[in-house]
Amino acid sequence: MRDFDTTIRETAGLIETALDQFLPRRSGPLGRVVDAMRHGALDGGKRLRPFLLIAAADMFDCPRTRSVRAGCAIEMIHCYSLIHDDLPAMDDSDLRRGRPSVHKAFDDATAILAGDALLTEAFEILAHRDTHPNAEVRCRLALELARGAGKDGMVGGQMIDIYAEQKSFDLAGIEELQRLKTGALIRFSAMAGGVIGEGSEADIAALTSYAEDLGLAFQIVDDLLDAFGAAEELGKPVGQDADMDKATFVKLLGAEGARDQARRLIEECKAHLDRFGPRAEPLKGAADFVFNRKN
Ligand code: GRG
Repeated sequence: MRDFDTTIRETAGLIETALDQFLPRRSGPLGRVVDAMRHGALDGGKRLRPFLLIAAADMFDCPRTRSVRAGCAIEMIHCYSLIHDDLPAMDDSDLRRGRPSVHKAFDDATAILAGDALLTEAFEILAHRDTHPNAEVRCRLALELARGAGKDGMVGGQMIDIYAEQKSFDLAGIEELQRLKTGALIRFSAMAGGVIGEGSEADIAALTSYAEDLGLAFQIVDDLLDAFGAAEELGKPVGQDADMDKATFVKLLGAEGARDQARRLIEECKAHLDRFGPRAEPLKGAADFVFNRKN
């Protein structure tokens, strides 16, 4: 099999080109919000969520013209969440992907609007006929993305993260929070690959189970990187969880326990893909990539 880093970089290149085309520069005041959207969305990130979507869709021979569009939609939602998360009212972070965060490069109001516009554009892309000729498929993608991104998904998780008294969270509480905050978009990504590829319901369920375990492992690794990673490699500050005395997987399980749990989840998530045989190798590679990532 090809080196996984090459494979994910190749997909990231497709997403970069397509995002660039979705966000052409404009002049005047409108140009400012587009520049901010481009700052938040282009030239950065692992593009893991689009990779999961495209790799899952590839298993059903879905044309890349379709899956790359849906991949851009999920990446736009992810980038909007990072832009808003970095705002002073939330995480107040000056650095993202090794560069000034959007509100630092522009201003708070522009960052809010850029995030809003990316969120909205994601649904415009999914609703467009070029994403899939079957309107039922387009509707299902939009429905699942709305569920994953909204109050019953990422936004809900962010709300719990900001306002819950985290110090008293036990393992189940942290899992529930992260299932929403980080897991919901990862879950959508792999599942949407099955939907856009018109896989069977059993195929879509297997992809969903894969992504649920993967999302949890992703967050455990994120906690480990915040505790033990290097800011230069991560492109963002580290040690924030401990500074805020947040309940994390590392705090509750210890470093070794957290790593063991992530390893177990990675094995479990790969097992959900057995029904797909060798076609699932890229998604299995993504699971190892998540476990071994340094940023
Ligand atoms: C503001 C509605 C709203 C939600 C924010 C996802 C999120 C919710 C905030 C991000 C905070 C954070 C760092 C969470 C940890 C998991 C995570 C989403 C990490 C960043 O994702 P990566 O590693 O980033 O895929 P890249 O830069 O590679 O795209």
